[in-house]
Amino acid sequence: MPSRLEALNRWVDDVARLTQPDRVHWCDGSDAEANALRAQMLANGTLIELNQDTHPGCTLHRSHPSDVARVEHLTLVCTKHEEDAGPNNHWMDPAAAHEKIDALFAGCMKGRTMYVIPYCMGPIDSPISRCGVEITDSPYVVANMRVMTRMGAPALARIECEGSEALARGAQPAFVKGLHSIGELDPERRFIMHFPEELTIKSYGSGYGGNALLGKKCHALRIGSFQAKSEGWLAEHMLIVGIENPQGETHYVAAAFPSACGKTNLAMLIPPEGYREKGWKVWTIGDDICWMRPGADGRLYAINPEAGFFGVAPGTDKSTNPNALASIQHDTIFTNVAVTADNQPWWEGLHEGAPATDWQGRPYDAKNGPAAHPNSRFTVSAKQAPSWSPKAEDAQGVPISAIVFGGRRPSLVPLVFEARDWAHGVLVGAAMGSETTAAATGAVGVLRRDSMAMKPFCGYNYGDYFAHWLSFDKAGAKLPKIFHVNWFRKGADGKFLWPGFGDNLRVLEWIIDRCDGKAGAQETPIGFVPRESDLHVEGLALRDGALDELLDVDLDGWAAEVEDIGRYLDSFGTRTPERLRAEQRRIAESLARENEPQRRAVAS
Ligand code: OXD
Ligand code: MN
Repeated sequence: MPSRLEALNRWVDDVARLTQPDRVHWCDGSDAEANALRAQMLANGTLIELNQDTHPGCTLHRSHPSDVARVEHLTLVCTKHEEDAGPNNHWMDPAAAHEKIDALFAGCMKGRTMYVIPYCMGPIDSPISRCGVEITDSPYVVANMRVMTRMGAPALARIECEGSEALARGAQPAFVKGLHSIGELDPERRFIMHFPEELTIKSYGSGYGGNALLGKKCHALRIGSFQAKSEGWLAEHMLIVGIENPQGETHYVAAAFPSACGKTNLAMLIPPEGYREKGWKVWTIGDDICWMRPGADGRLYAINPEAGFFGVAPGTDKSTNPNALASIQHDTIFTNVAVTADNQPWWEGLHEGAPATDWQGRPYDAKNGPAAHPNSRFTVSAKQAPSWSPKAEDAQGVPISAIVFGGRRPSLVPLVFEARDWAHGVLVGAAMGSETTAAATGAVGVLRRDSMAMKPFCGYNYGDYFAHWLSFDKAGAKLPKIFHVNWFRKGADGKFLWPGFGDNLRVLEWIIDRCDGKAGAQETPIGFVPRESDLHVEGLALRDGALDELLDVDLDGWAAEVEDIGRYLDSFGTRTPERLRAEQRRIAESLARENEPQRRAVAS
């Protein structure tokens, strides 16, 4: 089924000549195609059928044990000039990179089918959406792309239409080209390469979501952020959630947290009982990626470019995320979870059932570690979430009232604070830090700076990215307010001080009320922090003094933090905008001024 777009056919032919598949299959996204692929994968063991009485339509995929997470050290951004990729990315010269990876692709699809997947990131009729084509030799990738993107005939029609319009203007068709092969699943022969200036992705040697479902991190974030910079919008690692108050008004909040820090939980939050009774509702637009652009009224409008959730399974339970648990009872692809004796999916944190077989297919034995891999996942259509918002299909997107940044910060960082203006908010996002998680290979629990939660995903120099964020602050803009939250603060006993999950709505309520000018706060050098009386915590069983600790601003601790932020900004050299440095100096000076009387008192 060749396309009407010559440039697309030519690329598919070139790839087939390089990779030498036995067959080429153009994916139309139909049910018949999905059923045939599923039958084939069940027959050859790529998928295992789960208990169809309890989990109709659910399957399990067990990946190669060395292919379970994103591989940041093998993920490259290949721009003509190394400075344009920046110190936040691993870089390779584009010509050298193509040569290296094409050598791996040569002949790699012999004996395999090459699937051509046209896809659209975002609602098919949205001007904010962007299209791509992924070529892969993995039917598991096709099945996941079908859930995670709008894939098949409608996407191909949009690509063809936009391509012909571009040609008529004398320009080149601008769909993203993604080439993927699982290769030999050999970690020594694995690369995830991005060529943002060519709108091209080449990924070899991994079948894992973030490395292989090229619409997700590779397109929607790395290539997307690069496109966004040149076209005046933002591609961000953010959930989008709608909070409806008892008056029936819905505010949309976009929130950036690093991988596996609770974005899915916040996007699907269930209000605490008292809030439910009063009529509060939470609507899910997206749980991982947000594309935002200014609308005609100056506000930022956001879409979720994805159509599904690729969520972390461990920890998902009735008590933590009942909406996610309800979503994955049917028609879900599980990857690397354990199974119970009666073939139901199981993971650590799921209170029902017990593991009989671990994620590698071995009889479960606690000596081998967790039953489910800590980064085991579910792939499910967003529409299956009870909290799914029909506004997720809105071509114009939803207006964003607040942007929230957050990370795992066991100490120092208060439960919530508000930046005093956009530039301060950009600094707050740039300074974000978090403990690393199992979503990427490497040590877990190490504190690292992760600006806007985009460290693994920003497709260009962070210094330029900060400047791009600052550029939205212009005449006529009605920008969202910016906040920082920390659900992960621990007390001296090492236990979390804040209950999190549904109770996070209490913090979102303060955030929304701040946007509407309805909630109080005290001004501190780091921003506006609620007083205890500004938060609604009635009926919440917090330990004695916990709220005081959660809202405390430790001036000495912050002085050291802000100094470190200064060093971090310096690491991007002259690309760091002066406006951001000035903001860092302003806060450092304000902290020094506040600290001065205390120092004098101690000295006398
Ligand atoms: C993800 C990630 O899979 O951030 O969303 O790693
Ligand atoms: Mn993510």
